[in-house]
Amino acid sequence: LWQKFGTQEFATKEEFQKSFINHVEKTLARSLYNCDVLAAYQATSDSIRDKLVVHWNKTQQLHTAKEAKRIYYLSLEFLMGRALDNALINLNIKDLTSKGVDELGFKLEDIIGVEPDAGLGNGGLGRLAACFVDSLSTGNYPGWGYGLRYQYGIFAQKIVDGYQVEVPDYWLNFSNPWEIPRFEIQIPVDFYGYVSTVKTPSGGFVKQWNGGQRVLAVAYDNPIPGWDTSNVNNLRLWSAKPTTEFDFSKFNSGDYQNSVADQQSAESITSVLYPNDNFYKGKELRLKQQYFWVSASLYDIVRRFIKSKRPWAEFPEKVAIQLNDTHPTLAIVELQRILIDLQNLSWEAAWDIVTKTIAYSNHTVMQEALEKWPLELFNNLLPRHLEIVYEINQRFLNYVGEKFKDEDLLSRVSIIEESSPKNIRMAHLAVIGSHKVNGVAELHSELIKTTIFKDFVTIYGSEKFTNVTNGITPRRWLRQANPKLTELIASKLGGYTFLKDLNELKQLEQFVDDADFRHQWDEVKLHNKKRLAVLVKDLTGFSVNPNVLFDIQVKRIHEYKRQQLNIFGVIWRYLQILATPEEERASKWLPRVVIIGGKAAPGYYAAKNIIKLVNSVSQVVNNDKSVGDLLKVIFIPDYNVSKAEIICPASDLSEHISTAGTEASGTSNMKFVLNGGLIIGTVDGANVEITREIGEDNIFLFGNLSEEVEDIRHEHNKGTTHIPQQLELVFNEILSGTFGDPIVFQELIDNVKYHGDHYLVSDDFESYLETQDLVDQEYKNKEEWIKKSIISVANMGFFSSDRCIDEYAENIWNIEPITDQV
Ligand code: DL6
Repeated sequence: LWQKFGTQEFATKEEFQKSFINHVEKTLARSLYNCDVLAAYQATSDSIRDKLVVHWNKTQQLHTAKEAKRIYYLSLEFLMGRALDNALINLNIKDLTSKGVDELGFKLEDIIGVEPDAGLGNGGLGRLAACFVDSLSTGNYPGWGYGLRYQYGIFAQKIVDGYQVEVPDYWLNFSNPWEIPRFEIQIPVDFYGYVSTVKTPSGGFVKQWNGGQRVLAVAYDNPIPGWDTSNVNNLRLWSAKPTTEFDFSKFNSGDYQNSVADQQSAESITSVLYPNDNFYKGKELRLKQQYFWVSASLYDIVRRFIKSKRPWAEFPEKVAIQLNDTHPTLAIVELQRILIDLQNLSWEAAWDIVTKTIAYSNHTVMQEALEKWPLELFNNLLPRHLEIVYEINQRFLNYVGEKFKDEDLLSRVSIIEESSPKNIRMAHLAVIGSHKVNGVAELHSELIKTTIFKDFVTIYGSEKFTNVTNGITPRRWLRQANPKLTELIASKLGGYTFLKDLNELKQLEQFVDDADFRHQWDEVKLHNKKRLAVLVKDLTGFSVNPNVLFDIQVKRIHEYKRQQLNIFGVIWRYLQILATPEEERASKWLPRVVIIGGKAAPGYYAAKNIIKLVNSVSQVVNNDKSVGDLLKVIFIPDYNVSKAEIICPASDLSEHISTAGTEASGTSNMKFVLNGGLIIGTVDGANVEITREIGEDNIFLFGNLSEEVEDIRHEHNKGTTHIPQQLELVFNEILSGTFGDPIVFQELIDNVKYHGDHYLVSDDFESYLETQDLVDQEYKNKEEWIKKSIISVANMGFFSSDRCIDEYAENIWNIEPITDQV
C-alpha cells in the first residue's frame, strides 16, 4: 500500500546500503567492520538527509519562482523529538531501510533509539510548533519556522531520593546530521548603545540607533519533510557567535583576556532554553534571546522580499508572520523600525504593513505567564525600540481616547503599565500590532475575550479575535507512535490516506459491532501496554501487569494541571484498599497502574514537591505486598517526546484534570484519545471539543465549570475552604509520616487548607473520586469499553494539525498550497 504514496526514495535497499557504506567510509572515516550503532545512526541519517536536501532545494526554488506568499512561524520553542523515524515515515522508506540495515547487522529500532531528542521546548507550546511545521510541509504550504538553536535543550530529569534533579541536556554532543549550517548567512544583531538623529541627503531627519554590542546570528537549516509529498520546508534556527571585530581599545590597553571574554559571551545568548512553562521571569538574557531571534529572522525575511524588487506596500501580500505567544512580539517593533528608520517609510505606511503582516496566537490567560518587561531593562538593551513602543502606544491611546473618552480604559489598555517599576505589557503590544488574535481552543478563545483582552474587544470589535483549536500530527502521533493500530486501521480502511485526511477515521464506526475487530483492537492495546511495561521496568525497576487498567497523566508538573489532585486520589484509593479485608480486596477493587510523569521548572518548589510525593507514594504502595497488583504507582523520569510516543498508545485512561479555565487547550488529551485511550477530565481547554466530537458517553467529565471558578476562589479567600472528609483523611495520612517526612509536603497541604486553594482541589475532590469509581465500573465491561475506544478514535479527525494549518492559512494568513510536485 505504501508504494502508492510519496516519493519512494532509494529504489532498492541495495541503493540505500551503498549510500550507507559510502557515509561510513567517507563522512565518518570508518569501516563497516568497526561501525557501531551510533555510527550506523549517523550513516543512515546522512543518507536520508542527502535525499531531503535535494527536495529542500527544489521546494525553495519552486516557491521563489512562483513568488508564493510564505508564512513564517516564529516560535521560541520547537519540541521536535527525534527526526530519523519521522523522516523514514514521511519519505516512505522505513521498510526498505529496515531491511537494508538488517543485512548489515543492525536493528533499525536500535539505530532510531540512539538519536537524542531535539528537546528545544518545554511542553505543549513547543510541541504544537513541531506539529505545525509537519502539517505545513504535508499540506504543501510555503512555510518556514524560525527559532533558536539552543545548545542545551530542556534539562534531563533525574530522580534522586524521590526528588527531581536537573541535568544539562547537551544534545549536540555527537553533531546533528539533520541540520545544515549556513556559515554564509551571518546576520549582525545589535544591543544596547544610544539613539541619535541624523540628517538624510534629502534634508529630512531620521533616528539612528548606534548599537553598543554586536553579535552574529548564524543560520542552521533543518529540512522538514512532509508526508506523501516531495515538499520539504525549512526550519531555520539561529545560533549566536561573536563578531570577528575586536575591541581594539581593550586590546591595546593590554586587556586581551577581557576582550576575548566579551566576545565569547555572545555565544551565551543561544546556549540554553529557559525551562519555564506557563511562567514569566524577567531575565535580561531572555529578552536578549528574543531580540536576537526576532531581529535575525526579520532581517532574513525582509532581505528575501527586497530581492523581489516589489513595492513595500505589497509586503503583506508576500509575507505572513505568526507570533507563537508573546515571545516574538518584538517583531512588531523591529519591523516598524526597519521600515521607518532603514527604509524611510512614513510611520503610517509602515504601521499599515506591520499590522497587515503580523498575527498573534495566545496560549494562556494565567497572569503569572503574561510577559511584562521592566521598562528600564528594555530601555537599556533596546533604546530605539522603546521610543517606537512609546509612539505605538501614544497613537493607540489617542485613538482610544477620542473614541471612548474613558480615562480608566486608557490606563487599562496602555502598553505601559504605570506600576513601580513600570512595565511593558507584551500581550497588549501583540494585540495592537496584529491583524488577528487567536486562542487555541473554543473555550479559551471565548475566555480571552472576556478576561485579559476584554477591553480590546470593546475597542476593536470581536472580529479581530478568533479561534483555531489546536491539533496534533497523525504521522508522529499515530503512524510513528502506534504502528500496530495504524496497520489495523489501514487494513479496514483500505489504505493509509487517513494519515492525511484524518476525518476518514469516521469509517471505523461501521466495525464497532464486529467482535473480531474489537478483539484485534484490544490486542493492539495490550501490545502497547506491554511495550510501556518494559520501559517502566527499565526506568524504575518496578514490574507492572499489562492486563490491568493503565491510568496515565504525563505533562509538565504544574499546580494548575493538578497532579496533586491525582496523587491525593491515589492515596485515598490506597487507604480504601487497606481498609478492605484482605480476602475481599480482589473482588472489590479493580486493579490499576497509575503512571505520572513530567518535569517541573527548576525553581518551582510546589511542583517539585508534587514529584517527591508521587515518588514517595510509589515506594510505599509498590512495596506493600498486601496490595499486590491492585495498585501500582509509577513516576516516569525524564518525560520527553520519544517517551510520549511509547506512553500515549498504552493508556486505558488518561488524566486531563486542570482547574477549569486554566488549560488553554492541552494536546496530550488529543494524543491519548487518538490512540484509543479514554479520558477523565475537567470541562477545560480542548476537552470540551473532544467531548463534542466523540460524544459525552465516551469521556469521564467532572468538576466545577470555568464560570464558577472565580466565585469559588472568592469564597476561599474569605476564609471558607471546605475540606471534604476523604481529603482530610488523605492529609492526615500524609502528615502521619506514612510517605516519609511530612514537613516536605506541608506546603502542598497548606495551600489547599489555609492558602485559598487557588486550584480548587478541595472543591473537585469528591466528584473526582466518584468519577474514578465510575471508571472502575465501566472498565469491568471490557466489550463496552472497547466500543467506546473505537468510537472515540473514529471521531478524532478534527484534531489533526492539518486542519489547524488549513484554518490558519484560510482565515489568518491568506496563503495557498503549492501543489506542483518538485
Ligand atoms: O497551545 C499549546 C499549549 C496548550 O495546549 C496548553 O494548554 C497551554 O498551557 C500552552 N501554553 C503555554 C503558554 N506559555 N507561555 N508563555 O505554554 O500552550
